[in-house]
Amino acid sequence: MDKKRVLSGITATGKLTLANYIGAIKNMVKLQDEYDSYIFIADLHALTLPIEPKILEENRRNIFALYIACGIDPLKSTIFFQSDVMEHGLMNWLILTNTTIGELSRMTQFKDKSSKVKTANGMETIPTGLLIYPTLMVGDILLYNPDLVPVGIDQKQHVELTRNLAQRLNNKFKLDFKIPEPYIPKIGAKIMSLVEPTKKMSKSDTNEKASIYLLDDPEKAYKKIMKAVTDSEGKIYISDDKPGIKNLLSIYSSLKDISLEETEQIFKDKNYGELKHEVGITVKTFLEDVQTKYTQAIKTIDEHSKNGAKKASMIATKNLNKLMKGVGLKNESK
Ligand code: AQP
Repeated sequence: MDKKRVLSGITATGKLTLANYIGAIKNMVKLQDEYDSYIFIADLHALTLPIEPKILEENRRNIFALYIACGIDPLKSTIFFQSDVMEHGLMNWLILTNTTIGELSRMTQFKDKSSKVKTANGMETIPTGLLIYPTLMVGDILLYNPDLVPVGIDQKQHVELTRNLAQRLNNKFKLDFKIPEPYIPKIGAKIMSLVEPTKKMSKSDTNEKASIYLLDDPEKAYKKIMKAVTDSEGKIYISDDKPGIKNLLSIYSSLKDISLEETEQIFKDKNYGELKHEVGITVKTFLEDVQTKYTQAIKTIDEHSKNGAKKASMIATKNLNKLMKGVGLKNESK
């Protein structure tokens, strides 16, 4: 029997954070042994909001190398740049023409991000890409027809949209796209900002102190954890009313691969300073290891990305053709 397939990607909008690792990459690494695994750098998605070409170039290469440094093995997983596989653009159009403005404008991420760029001119200033970002993502997924899509909780709604679209296309055009499942980590599905723990940690956050970047100087990362905002109660236990403490416990338990409850037991009689020190050291050690591997990985990108694109294109072409034929864009003889 064929292996089940897993597909996941990260947008090249900035420097990868520890949240991207805990929320998404860690599961990609875990699943690659068992699944036929496709992992990409969403560089077309990075054009959704204005970005300097030089920065985009740097981001996409960094992410490729960081995937490998974090444990994604190019011999087990197909790693590729989205823009190397031309089918993504055409697939997006086919998906776009099967959605409505209503369903896209209801997406939480569209509402959040568009509200940040909205000015007195209202709709005039919202980049179109923000609205159609989800259709590109639906296309990214359906092109590979995966069973599972590892994501953090913030992307769950887009995977739900993908499930609806797969169902819609299957019914409308008598196709057989799989209805993919989101795969969300039990711990760390939403890692929070270190300065505002009610807000998620995000690579595009303009406050550098809010996030741990995977390429941060490890000593600097330790200091960021030591300064993380907590609360004034002084007791360590898991509660949604203590987002700063819960966040530190989640980071520790994810990096140590133990349950949140075990982590709570370890720290229940300690003070906040001791907790921060232990989490800080754990993060520092993790970053040192990743960065050592990164130095090697960055030299191998050209070779791996060429191979990855070739392999990804074969699957993408097959699934794109299936949809093209379904909508009436292919002659039987082709
Ligand atoms: N705070 C988070 N906690 C857990 N998982 C997270 N992810 C992102 N933030 C957290 C997961 O990492 C992957 C990154 O996907 P993306 O770059 O395509 O989009 P994103 O969700 O918008 O990520 P960022 O870091 O917040 O980027 P920007 O700042 O560009 O918007 C996804 O699986 C996501 O769930």
